[in-house]
Amino acid sequence: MANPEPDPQDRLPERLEEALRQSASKRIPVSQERDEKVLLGCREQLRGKFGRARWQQRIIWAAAALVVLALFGWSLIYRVGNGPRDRGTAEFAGNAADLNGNGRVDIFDAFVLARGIRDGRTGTTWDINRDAVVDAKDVLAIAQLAVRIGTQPKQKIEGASFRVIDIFLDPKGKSLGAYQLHWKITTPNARIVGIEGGDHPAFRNPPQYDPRVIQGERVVVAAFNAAAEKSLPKTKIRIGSIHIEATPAATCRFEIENLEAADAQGSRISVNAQSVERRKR
Ligand SMILES: [Ca+2]
Ligand SMILES: [Ca+2]
Repeated sequence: MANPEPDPQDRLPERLEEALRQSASKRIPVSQERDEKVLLGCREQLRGKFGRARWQQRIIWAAAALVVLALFGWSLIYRVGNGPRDRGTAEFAGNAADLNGNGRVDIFDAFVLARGIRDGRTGTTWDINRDAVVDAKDVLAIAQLAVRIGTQPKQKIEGASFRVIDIFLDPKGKSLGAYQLHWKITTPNARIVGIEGGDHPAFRNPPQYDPRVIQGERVVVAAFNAAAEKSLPKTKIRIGSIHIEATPAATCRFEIENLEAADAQGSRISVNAQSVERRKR
């Protein structure tokens, strides 16, 4: 639709129209004093508005800092109160590992703990490595203490050959649940270079021993199995073998001492032991 021309009756007088047109384009002088008053008024109004916002922001930051400080303080208290647990490393509890209270730590203490875990019977004092849980790591910690031994590595044997010595145990009809023995070479010119597990499934893994015995002449070997009695050996078995190096012509002799064994219930049993050099095939 076309825009109709304004009615001449509705138009402003020509002089007034011209005066208004000129006033719109003309610069109106304002004194500097009035200008500053307007600016000052604006500043005060803005300061009131944004000043409150800044204070609110400061309060929020202060509260956040207090929360962070509280968390930091709590973590310090927690660490001090829980000690070794936070370090996550094994820290042994000394005599706490003597679970059966016979005055020494041996494989039978580890056997007690393994059977306790198996049967759901554990106490907080059995947390040997102090990581707040009683589990297989504590069993292992005791087993490692049981076979710890001080030994000096022997000199390298020139022209040595490798030999294998099998260790046999016979529980004479009783179940074999655990054993511990000291084994040593009684002749010169031979040293231990490795240890392996046995034939029976219950003792197929290498026994516990102190790795520092390698290149020495004596070792404590020990093992247990907390399986049901029917899974344990009752006749003569090879429970492990010791690899040695020796001069080819040497006649090597070995000894087993401090032999102890227990049945599936942990009761001590009498066993026969033998060290036999394996013939080369
Ligand atoms: Ca003990
Ligand atoms: Ca533990």
